[in-house]
Amino acid sequence: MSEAVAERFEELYGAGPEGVWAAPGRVNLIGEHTDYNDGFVMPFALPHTAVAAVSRRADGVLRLHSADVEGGVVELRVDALEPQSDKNWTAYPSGVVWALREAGHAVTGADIHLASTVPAGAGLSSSAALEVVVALALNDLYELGLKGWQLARLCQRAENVYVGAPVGIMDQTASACCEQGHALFLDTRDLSQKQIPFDLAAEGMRLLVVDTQVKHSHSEGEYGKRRAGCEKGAALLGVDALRDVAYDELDAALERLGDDEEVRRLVRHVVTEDQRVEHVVSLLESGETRAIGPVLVAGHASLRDDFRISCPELDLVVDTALASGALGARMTGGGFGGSAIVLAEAADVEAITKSVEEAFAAAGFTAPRVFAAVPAAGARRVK
Ligand code: GAF
Repeated sequence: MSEAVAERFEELYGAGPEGVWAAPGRVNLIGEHTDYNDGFVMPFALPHTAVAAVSRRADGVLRLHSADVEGGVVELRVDALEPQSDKNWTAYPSGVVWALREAGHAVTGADIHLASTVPAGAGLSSSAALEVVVALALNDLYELGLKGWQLARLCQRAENVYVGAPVGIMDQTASACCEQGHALFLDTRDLSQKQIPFDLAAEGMRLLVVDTQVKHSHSEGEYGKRRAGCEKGAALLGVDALRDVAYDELDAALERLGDDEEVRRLVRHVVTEDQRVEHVVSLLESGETRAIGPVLVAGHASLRDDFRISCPELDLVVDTALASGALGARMTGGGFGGSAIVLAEAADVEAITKSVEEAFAAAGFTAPRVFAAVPAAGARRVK
């Protein structure tokens, strides 16, 4: 893919690129809606990547082109980039240029051609992959010396302020920092990280990603409402973030929240979800991989019943997969559509996939896309 992207760059801009970079999408194994509560998450990188061919420019011009979007080259001036002025795909790469410049980095322009294999709107972080690949390319070309977690913070700022989506830090950090064969145990408070070996094939298992094809968007309001509800919960409890409510103090905290049922549900999800992440880490570290299945299922129930961000298609994947012998299943990502994950014995994959496809057909839903995910590498230079 990097050759084709470099060739297209040359056709578009008249000379070959200075380099080509790739940044992956992600699935989250466990730890949902905890990242903006300073909590724990555990994503791993997909083999699907956003690829960028990039050259520097010294004249303040930013030229952007995507193989995945109709239309020609978009030309902008780096000193005229304004938060929330752009509602198109170009807001992701130009937002990164804006964030780098706002942080004082002398990025004087670029020619960029992008192509991505990360499915868009599927809850697999296609936007974060676009941001991170551009950030890494500019970091290398302009010799900024920023580390992966610093690039992730800048990309999150681009998405929060420039694009206007109030997302947490998980997706950008996953894309920038994941390692092949590992899940990333990330503390979103200080971005400390631990790479946890996650090789299901060696243990006769698979992790399926089921893209329900129900499109979601984080800027559409429900995500922001959940985030605001969590912040209200933290304020009512007098803590900086819900991360500071210990699991064994949850009942007392819920009591203190009185009859604000909505905030109580949000708080209960976040506090129990942080505990589930730590539980999954300890099970994986002690070699009890199959035992994570019920923890994933409990995570789904919490997102469905307490956080209320599932949808009939995601619930159908989970229920059907479990009824067909899956070890565990849950929705993954921001919710309201997107993808679910299914942990299964390798021998059961075919039957589970068939059951899910049949259940979708019977319910009159669009056919899902199913693939097995193996933890891949994080963002890197490929040419
Ligand atoms: C989306 C967001 F971008 C992440 O920051 C995270 O909050 C996730 O939803 C839910 O865990 O992917």
